[in-house]
Amino acid sequence: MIVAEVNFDGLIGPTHNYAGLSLGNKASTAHAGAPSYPRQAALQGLKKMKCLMDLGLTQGVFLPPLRPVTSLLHYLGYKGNDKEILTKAALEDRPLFNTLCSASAMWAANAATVIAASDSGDGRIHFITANLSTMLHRSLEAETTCQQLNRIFSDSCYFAVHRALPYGQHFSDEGAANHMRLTPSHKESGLNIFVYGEKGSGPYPERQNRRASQAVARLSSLPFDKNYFIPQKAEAIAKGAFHNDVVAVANEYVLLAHAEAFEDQDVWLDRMAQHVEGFIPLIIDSISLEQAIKSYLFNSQIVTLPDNQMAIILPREVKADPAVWQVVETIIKGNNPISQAIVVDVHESMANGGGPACLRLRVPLSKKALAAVDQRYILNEERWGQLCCLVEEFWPERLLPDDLINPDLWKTAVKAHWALINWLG
Ligand code: SUG
Repeated sequence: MIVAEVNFDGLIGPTHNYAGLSLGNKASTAHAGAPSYPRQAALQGLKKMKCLMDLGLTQGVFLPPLRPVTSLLHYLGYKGNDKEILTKAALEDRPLFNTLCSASAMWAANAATVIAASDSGDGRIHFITANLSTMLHRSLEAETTCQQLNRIFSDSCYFAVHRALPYGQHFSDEGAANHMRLTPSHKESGLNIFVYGEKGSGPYPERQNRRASQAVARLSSLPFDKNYFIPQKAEAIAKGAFHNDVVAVANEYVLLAHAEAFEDQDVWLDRMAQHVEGFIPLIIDSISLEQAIKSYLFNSQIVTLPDNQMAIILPREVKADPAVWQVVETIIKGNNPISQAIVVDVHESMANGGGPACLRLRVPLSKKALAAVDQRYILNEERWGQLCCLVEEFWPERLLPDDLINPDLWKTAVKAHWALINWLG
């Protein structure tokens, strides 16, 4: 059986903006109020998808939900049509209004945790929709994300889509960004590593709760000996690693991580070595946590190519710091399967704290499972080109914070939304 990993990237929506909504995410805070370039942002994301397609990999896409979203306003007692309630909310409560406009669903690594068929108790691929309950703007994604996952992975012979865990601190869950899988190859069973934040250990919210990760393991009936629950280093969270994927990434038997990513890191690495055949840890201590978080070196995608070599897809920011780039060069020359480094420009997403790995949800699929996926969400050259044309036509070129409250933008967003629905067919 051949199993390949398919990346589903979130298409960046037309209201992409910098509202400074994510406490503990340094880039989000630093760029609050800056002009954003939604068209460029979406095209950058699409180019990254094309780059993976050109490497011979199957690439999927998630479509953005309509923003600004009005369901929350109805729920909160606002009365009137969409334009009326949005106008009212914009006047009365700008911070609330800004959360309604966020295009944050682009970061598909936070859409759900995905448990591979070869690991789950029933041989199906499990998707546990993330509740994203720590940040209001992100929590608004869960419902539409779950609907989209149900649409794309509707065949219950192969897939099980779970709704989000209960909201609140107890079960705060940010999905695959805090989950890694180590395995000799995508088709074999593997070790599921859940990384969580210890509550109250630092100045910023810990966005993944251990209880949530345990629930994810239970819901997909993971055998207990196939899970590690590892606390994220408090210092890393305090310095801006608001998700584990800011400081660590795994692909098959390779783990690339900063030396300060986890508590008791050496103990955990020893255990991984015992558990995973051929384990290759690439543990980096030559750059500081600050350099790691600024460059997003560890938010790279490591992908297995059709010839079984691996490539690492990095954000262009890694080139800005010679010490970070030196790490990349050493990896490429080193005794490990990563044989090429590809630098992509996802700067518009990066300025909100989202690198290449944040923009995608990884799904290991057998040929049969891939055939069971709704094919409208799998890209080919033609469909990819059509999306680029839609973005060119409907996405605003530039947005300033005050543009968010302009009804013309809401109309543009609705037009873009319908264009995508037509594209789906
Ligand atoms: O949740 N930024 C996102 C970035 C998510 C990155 N994802 C992963 N690491 N997997 C977040 O903090 C900023 C939005 C704003 O400030 O306008 C934001 O939501």
